[in-house]
Amino acid sequence: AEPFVVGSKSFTAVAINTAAKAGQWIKTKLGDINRVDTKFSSQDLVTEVDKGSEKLIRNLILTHFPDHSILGEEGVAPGPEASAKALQAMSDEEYLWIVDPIDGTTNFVHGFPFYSVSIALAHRGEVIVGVVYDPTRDELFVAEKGKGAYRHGKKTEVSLEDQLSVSLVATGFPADRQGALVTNLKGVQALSPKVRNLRVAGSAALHLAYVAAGRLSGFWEIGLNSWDIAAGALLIQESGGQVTDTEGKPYNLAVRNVMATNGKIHAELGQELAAAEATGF
Ligand code: 2AM
Ligand code: CA
Ligand code: CA
Ligand code: CA
Repeated sequence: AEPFVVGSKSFTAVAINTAAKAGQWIKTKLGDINRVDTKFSSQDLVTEVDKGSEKLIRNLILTHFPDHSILGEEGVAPGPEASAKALQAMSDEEYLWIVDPIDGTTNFVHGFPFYSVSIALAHRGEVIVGVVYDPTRDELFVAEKGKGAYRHGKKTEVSLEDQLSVSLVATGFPADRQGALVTNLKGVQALSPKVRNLRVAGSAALHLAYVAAGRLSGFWEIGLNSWDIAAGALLIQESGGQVTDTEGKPYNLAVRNVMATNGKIHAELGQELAAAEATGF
């Protein structure tokens, strides 16, 4: 039997349709935000659009698959402990959708056009479908476990660079102003002279999609959550790249400190982060 199809509705088709619908709705709300609330800290933002997008996504998924479970960022209490606990409670579900309704809320709030919708489907803890949609550029990245990754129907492949010195690498500045940010700044300081250049564009999911598509050779970030990484990780794996934590352990849903590359610079990036003591906190 075809594992990704239930009746006539494939999981992937629902993931694509849902991400596209949410993304297009979000885009209509850009510049039309009345209120920005903070969650865990003054850098941790949420808007009515984040919540509206998550609601739209939840409703669409449940219309097609009423007995599936959904883990969405805005359905979980703020802060790293609550996020980890929510994932732990759900990670053994048969079918678990892992949803970031807007990845890059800070960008969205400021009108900086780099944000995305990230939707992954895990089967007993293993990601089998990943979709990242960028409404600004109407760009859709789709991966199915074992079947490859695609950008608008064309296979994506990671870049060929095999040294940091010729690589464009991205990272993120964590919203947590203490542990994670300090750790990551050590990595930034160590990597800056080693790479061709660094980028920090503010959407982890899109950075991961760009590694899959060969536009970046690597990405790392400290203190992320499952919904930031799950879809992008499958995109990279299915594009020939490598995804681990910053210490080199294989990717799983609980990974928070992520290192994702074209595979060829993975060891070198890991060594530099380790030497800088920038692999975790
Ligand atoms: P978000 O926009 O969905 O919150 C940018 O460095 C990345 O960090 C984005 O993917 C962003 O996702 C995420 N991020 C922002 N605030 C965060 C927080 N308080 N804790 C963890 N991740 C956060
Ligand atoms: Ca957030
Ligand atoms: Ca996010
Ligand atoms: Ca989000």
